[in-house]
Amino acid sequence: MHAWPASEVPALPGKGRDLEIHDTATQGTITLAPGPVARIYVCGITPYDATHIGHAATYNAFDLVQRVWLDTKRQVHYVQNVTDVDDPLLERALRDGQDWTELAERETALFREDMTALRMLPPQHYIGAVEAIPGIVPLVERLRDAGAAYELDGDVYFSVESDPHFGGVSNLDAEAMRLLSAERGGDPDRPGKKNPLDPMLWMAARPGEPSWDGGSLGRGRPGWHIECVAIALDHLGMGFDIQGGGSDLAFPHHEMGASHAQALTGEFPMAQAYVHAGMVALNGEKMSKSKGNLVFVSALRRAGVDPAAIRLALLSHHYRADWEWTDEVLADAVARLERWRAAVSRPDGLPADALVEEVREALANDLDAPAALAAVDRWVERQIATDGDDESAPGLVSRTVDALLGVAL
Ligand code: 5CA
Ligand code: ZN
Repeated sequence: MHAWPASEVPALPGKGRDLEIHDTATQGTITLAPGPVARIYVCGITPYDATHIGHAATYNAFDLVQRVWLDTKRQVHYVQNVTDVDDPLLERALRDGQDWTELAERETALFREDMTALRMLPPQHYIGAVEAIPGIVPLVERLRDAGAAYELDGDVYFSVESDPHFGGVSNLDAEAMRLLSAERGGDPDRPGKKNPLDPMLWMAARPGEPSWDGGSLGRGRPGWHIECVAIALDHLGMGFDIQGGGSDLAFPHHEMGASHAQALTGEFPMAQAYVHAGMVALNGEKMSKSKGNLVFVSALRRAGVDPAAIRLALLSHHYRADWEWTDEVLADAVARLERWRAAVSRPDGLPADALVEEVREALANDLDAPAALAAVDRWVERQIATDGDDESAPGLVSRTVDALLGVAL
C-alpha cells in the first residue's frame, strides 16, 4: 500500500539526546540507544470509523518518537500496518450493507488525508493484512511444524505455553488476561483449546466470508496478532527498537505478537521497548468504535478547525495519560496557536537557543510534550512583552516547533 506524503522536517542547530521512554514490559523508563537506523513498528488502524481523536493521539505519540530520533541525526525505519481484513471490519461492512474492500479502501484513504493534514510523518512501509497473507502462511506452518501451534476443527491456534516469556509484555495475572482476551477479540471459552488464552493464527474459511489460499493450512484468513508479526519481522527483523500502540493493545495483541515472534525465531525480545499511549475519552468513556462516542479529525477539519490546532490539542496531554476530549481542550489549543503565530510573525525577538534545548530535553524525557509546550509558551510570553533584537529567533522557534512537534506556524 502507499502511505502518505511526508512533510519536511527542518534541520535544527546541534543535535538532540537519546530517547528515554517508558517500557510496558519492564514497567520502567529505559534509554534507547538505537544504531544509525532506529526501527519502529506501530500498529495501524482497522479501517472503519477512522480517524478519531483517540487514533490521532496515539499516532501523535509515535510521530514524536520519530522526530526525537531524527533530531539525533539517525534515520528512522518506520513500519505500520492496516488491518484490512478482520472480524470487526467484516461485521461493520455487513451491518451497513457495503462491500468490505470498499469500506477499507475509503477509510484508509481518509486516514491518509488526516495524517497528512496533521503532519504525521509516514511509515516507509505501509502494509495491509491482505497483502501480507503470502508471508503469513509460511510462519503459521512453521509454528505448527515446530509444535508451537495446533489445529482445532480446521482453525490453527498458537500455544502460549511455547514461549517461556509469555506474559512478560503486559505483566497481568491469569484472570485479568482471560477477561481481556474475551473483550478484545479472543475466544477463551471455545472448547478444545489447550489454553483458554491461545489466540488464532489462521481461521479456516467460513461461508460468506472472504478467504485466501493458505497452502497446507487450507483456505482461510489470518489471525490478528500474526499479521503484525509477519509484517514487523519482514521489514524490521527481531530486536527492533519500539513496538507501539494504544494501551488497549498491550494485551492481548502485543503480548501475543511478542510470543509468536519469539517462538518463531528463538530470539528474545522482539522489541527493546513496548510503548503504549493512554486512551482518549469523550463524555467520560473511552472513545471507541463499539460505543460510537467519536470525534473525527475529518469532521473538525470540515468545520474549519486548523489541523495545527488539533495537533496542539493532542500535544497538550502527556502521551501516557488517559484524558478527555472537550470543547475547552480544542479552544485552548486554538488560542495557543494564535499566540504562537503572533509571536513568531514579529521581525525579530528574544534569543531562542535555550528554547531549542528545552524542547529537546522535554521530548527526550519520555515524550513530555506538555513540558515542551510550556517552554514555548514561556518564550512566547516574553517575546510578546519584550522588544528583542535577535533577527533569527522567530525563524528558529518556527523551525523548532515544526521539526520537533510537527506544528507549522
Ligand atoms: N488494527 C489494530 C492494530 S493492529 C487496531 O487496534 N486498530 S484500531 O483502529 O482499533 O486502533 C488503532 C490505534 O488507535 C491502536 O493503537 C489503538 O490502541 C488506538 N486507539 C483506539 N482507540 C483509542 C482511544 N480512544 N485513545 C487512544 N488511542 C486509541
Ligand atoms: Zn497490530
